[in-house]
Amino acid sequence: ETSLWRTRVRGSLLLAACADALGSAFEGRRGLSPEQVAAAVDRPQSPLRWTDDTAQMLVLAAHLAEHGGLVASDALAAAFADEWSAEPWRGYGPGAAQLLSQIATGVPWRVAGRSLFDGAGSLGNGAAMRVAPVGLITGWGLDAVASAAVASALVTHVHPEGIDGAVAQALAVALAARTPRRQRPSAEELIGAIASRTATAAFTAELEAIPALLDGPAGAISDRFRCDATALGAVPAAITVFLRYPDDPAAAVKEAIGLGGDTDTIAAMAAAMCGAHCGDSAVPASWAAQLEQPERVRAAADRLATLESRRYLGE
Ligand code: F2R
Ligand code: MG
Ligand code: MG
Ligand code: MG
Repeated sequence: ETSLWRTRVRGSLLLAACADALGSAFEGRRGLSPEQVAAAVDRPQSPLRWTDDTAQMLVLAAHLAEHGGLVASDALAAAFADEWSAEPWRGYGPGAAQLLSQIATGVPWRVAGRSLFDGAGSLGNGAAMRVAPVGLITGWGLDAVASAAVASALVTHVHPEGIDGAVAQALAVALAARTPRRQRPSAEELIGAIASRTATAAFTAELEAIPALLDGPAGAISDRFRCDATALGAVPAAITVFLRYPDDPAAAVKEAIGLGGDTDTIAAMAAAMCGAHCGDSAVPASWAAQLEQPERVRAAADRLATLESRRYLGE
């Protein structure tokens, strides 16, 4: 039972890291052909170097393992800022870099996060892209997952849509991990569980568009969602791709990248869901062979997977 859970946690983090790296070569591009994406993804010939998405996901995994839970805290904000300071070249967005550099120089996270985007706070997908570990704590119910996702977002993303993105992604990973391997995840259940725990009408409207996109051409997904670096534009697209290919991470990653736009992030989020559902045996061998620091990702997963279900430390 423990080792079954561990394969899911490993699968989720490893596939997210691989997909982040694979997608990063295409980030910001549009109009990609399936052939062009397949050529890069099927048999990568160079090391898969991950970006800010995975760097921050590993920070969150380590923080959860160390503390047994999480709250929006100075320690969590400092951990993200330290990671950025150590490797600022991982492809952070301008808003994130500005914020993390402020935190690194002593500006309180509550002040720094509120100052972004003329006081609106970030509605970027950065809180969602890193949140998979929150969905992978055995023994947490969906309400605990949602509260922890909110807390994890708040240190950098205070806009309600940025927070909703994290809640949605964490719940999607949690439900994927809790669905028996041979059972197809239910779109209706997943969408209902997310819609009842997110805060904005805008997010609910995007979730309600998903069922009509589950069959039919991938082009309909990028017609409906912006597939950009915002939470609203990216997270529903990732959930859609996962629900189309819950058992086939390679197909999911290719489709996610093919949408164009925020390719590393949408692919990583969809892959985190596939991995949580399928386990690490679903990681393509050609990806595992090229992944940067695979032992570090596995170790982070194993610490999370063996975390005792301690009392949730929410506010
Ligand atoms: N940002 C990128 N990639 C583009 C730059 C690559 C890099 N410079 C390089 O050279 O490689 N990738 C990463 O950022 C995304 C996650 O973003 P995060 O962490 O949420 O950052 P940010 O800046 O807060 O938000 C992202 C963009 O969303 C728009 N936005 C956010 N809040 C807004 C608001 N209130 N009003 C209007 N627009 C808002 C802005 O365009 C932000 O730049 C991931 O893709 C990750 O891979
Ligand atoms: Mg990135
Ligand atoms: Mg709601
Ligand atoms: Mg990205």
